[in-house]
This record gives sequence, C-alpha cells and structure tokens, in this order.
Amino acid sequence: MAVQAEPYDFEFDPKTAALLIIDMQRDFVYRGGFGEALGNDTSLLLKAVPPTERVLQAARRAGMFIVHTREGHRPDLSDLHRTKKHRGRLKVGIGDPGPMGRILVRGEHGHDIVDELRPRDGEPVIDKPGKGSFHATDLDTILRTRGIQQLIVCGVTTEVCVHTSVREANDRGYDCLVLQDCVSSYFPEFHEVGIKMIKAQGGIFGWVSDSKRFLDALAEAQATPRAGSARG
Ligand code: TIU
Repeated sequence: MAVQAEPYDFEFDPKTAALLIIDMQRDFVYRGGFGEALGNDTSLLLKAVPPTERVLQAARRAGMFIVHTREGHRPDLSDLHRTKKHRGRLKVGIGDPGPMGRILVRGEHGHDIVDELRPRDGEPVIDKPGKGSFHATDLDTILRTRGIQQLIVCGVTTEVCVHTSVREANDRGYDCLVLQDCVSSYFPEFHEVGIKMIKAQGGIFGWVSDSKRFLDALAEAQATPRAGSARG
C-alpha cells in the first residue's frame, strides 16, 4: 500500500512495517513533569496525542507490530552518565523528586506512557537511557526478529528523541515515515525545521506524511481486496 507523503509516496506492507511510538511519557507530555521543569509549555506536546491515538488504534486493527519507547533510568541511576545528569544545571533534574515521582526514573508514574496511548500485551516497550531508540537497547534485535523493514514514527520531541531515532534507524537500513502531526516539540520552529530536514534532499532521513493520509491509506487497503485474495 502507499501513503501520500513527501518527498514522494511511501510504499509499505503492514506485515513488515512497525508503528514506533517514541517517549510519549507523562514526564514530557503532561503538566508537572520533567518537560515543564525544563521551562517548557507541555501543551505543545499534548496536541500530538489525539492523532497518535487514532493511528495506534488503526495500526492495531490492521495487525501491525507496535513498539513503544520510554526514556529513563534505573532507580540507582547507574545508567545515567555524568554529562546527562549535570547538563543544564537544573534545580530539578533526572532522578530528583518531582510531582509525578522521581524524574525519568523507571517505575515512577511520570516515567510511564500517557494513559491515552497505554501499551497492550504483545506491544514491546523499550526502555532507553539515551535520546536514540537504538542506543543501548534491544530494539534492532526485536525489529529484525520480526522481519520489520519500515517504521511509522510518532512521538516526542521532534528534534530530540524522534530525530535521533530516525537517524539511527536510517543508518541501520530501515525506511522511516514520520507523521508530522503525531510528533511535536516544545519549540515550534525546531519542529518545523526538523520535519523539513527529514524529507530534504530526496528524503535524506526518510519520508513525512500525517495521520490523515496514513489512516486514509490503511482504510483504502482494507476496502480493496488484494490481488489473489479476492473471493469467488
Ligand atoms: N524524548 C525526548 O525528546 N527527550 C527530551 O529530553 N526531549 C527534549 O526536547 N527535552
């Protein structure tokens, strides 16, 4: 099937494509978490949740493989390196108590995925200590074991964890389609340029579309029986 996209249509087979939802965690998206502690307006991220929810539901109906990631650290912070801990000279930083538990610490309320996008059984959750989804995780092994070659990407933030993950995926040979209304940034200008960078130069890192065009493609594929599968 094909999704209308830039720089040109994205062809994919739902059997070998996965939906990758990056870091839709309370700490980033809801008020009172790490995102807000960094001085950001979290409503900019919250607006990516409803379209992502629609994409998640459609991907489940289509039987696609779905993977979620969370950025965070072990409770003893043994996987939090010095530079990440101290960068920003924050009053309230990673590992410190926040309104939703210790910030970006695994097992804490704020670290977990937002209620609207709660993973289901059979949808792996990748806990990652870095910005990229492949760094220091078993994501690549999980995708290759399943025969996945293409990724439909949603999540936050556009220019940080989404961009790092798309770049890592691109270098590992995955085609990435980023749904622009399902990713967001605390900085609208970074979002805009981040999206442009993905699709520039003939799709240097991948393709860009949106939730509507992706949902339209899935609906059309379900309405049109595939060659060889028609009855009678
Ligand atoms: N998930 C992710 O993007 N982590 C960040 O820290 N993003 C910021 O934009 N700060």
